Amino acid sequence: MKRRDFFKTSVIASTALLGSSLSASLTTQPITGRKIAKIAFPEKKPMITYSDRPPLLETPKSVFTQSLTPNDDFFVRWHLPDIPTHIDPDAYTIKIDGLVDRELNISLKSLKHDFEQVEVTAVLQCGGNSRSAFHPIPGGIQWGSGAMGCAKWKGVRLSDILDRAGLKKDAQWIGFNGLEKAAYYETPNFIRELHLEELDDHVILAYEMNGEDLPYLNGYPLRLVIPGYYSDSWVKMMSHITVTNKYKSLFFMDEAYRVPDNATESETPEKHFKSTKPITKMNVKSVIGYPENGAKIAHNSQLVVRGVAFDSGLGIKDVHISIDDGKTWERAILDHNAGRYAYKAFRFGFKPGKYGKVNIMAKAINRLGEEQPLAKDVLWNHGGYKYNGIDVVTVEVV
Ligand SMILES: Nc1nc2c(c(=O)[nH]1)N[C@H]1C(S)=C(S)[C@@H](COP(=O)(O)O)O[C@H]1N2
Ligand SMILES: [Mo]
Repeated sequence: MKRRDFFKTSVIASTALLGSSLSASLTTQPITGRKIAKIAFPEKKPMITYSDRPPLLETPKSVFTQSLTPNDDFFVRWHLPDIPTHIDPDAYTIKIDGLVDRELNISLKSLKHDFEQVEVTAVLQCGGNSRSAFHPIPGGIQWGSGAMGCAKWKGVRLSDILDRAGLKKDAQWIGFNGLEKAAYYETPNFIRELHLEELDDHVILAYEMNGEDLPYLNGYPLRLVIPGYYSDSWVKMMSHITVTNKYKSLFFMDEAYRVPDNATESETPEKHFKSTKPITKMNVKSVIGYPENGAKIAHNSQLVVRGVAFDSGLGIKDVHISIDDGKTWERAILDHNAGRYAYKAFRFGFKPGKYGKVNIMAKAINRLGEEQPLAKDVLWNHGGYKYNGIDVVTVEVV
């Protein structure tokens, strides 16, 4: 394995980006029509770039016609700017301590050889994905719909590691710590805590993504994968697991990635709901990857609308498409090959017979009958989390 020197290449990218339109892209924008940066980060294609320190990169919508998101197209989100500049895989260990019978320091090599290797295809989506589609737009990164992706993850079961360490009777909370540091010492590390009951056999420590080492920016050499959950708990560059019996107050879990703790998880801009709860399982959602908003389509030509749909793993039952502003809906063809946590790619062919603007809408429905609301019916929360309004793409038939 080669040592990974990240900033050697990225310094060039960073300084060049600083002079570009970065600050402009941080201001409010509509959900579509975002510009792709001219300069790419290492291991990434040029992407929609909100910040270079920490790197905040969004996947262009056109990628969401494929059921797996290529690593170099995969979105990137870091909270803290001080990401290690290089990682030596031969020296990397993950430490497990706290309420365990045996403290462990597991090397990457041992992780790959001494534990059963498992694979899961799962969607990774930031809870703030599509935030810019809320009205009014909440503060935070103004993501379009590209703060998500789907990959095949390979690694070892978290439960196998905890078994090896042996949990003490009163063990309850597992804290996961990322390796990067804040620029100011008052800001805590990126730590997440999850209750033991939330951690089933599907949770893995992954070192591979789509058959390759994790890209540096997606958490090389090791990250947590919690299928069905929003990705704020998918800790990257994970170096330390601590088992405790008491929930500690930690910034990221206590301040961010929370929604109102009421039945509809909503509130109004005028009156925020008092108590909040962490976001956990993803709601049902779909995104149209093709055609692009504003595309010109030849009259009576064959148009195949393509996109992806997913939920928390209950399973997508149908994706319905409307080309008459929601008056009638027709079933798209679904690709059911991938597992329950994966994107279901969908496609729907038709010949546009009417000239002028046509709105194409996609609505996913899961096995419980839960479906996406119309954009105008999406309930609001001040963090701008869990947006899942029906996607609309407007094309011009010429
Ligand atoms: N160490 C670390 N892990 C982290 C974060 C972080 O800032 N640091 N951000 C989380 C959030 S909020 C998201 S959306 C995902 C983003 O994963 P990605 O960069 O691989 O797309 O990582 C999660 N894991
Ligand atoms: Mo996130």
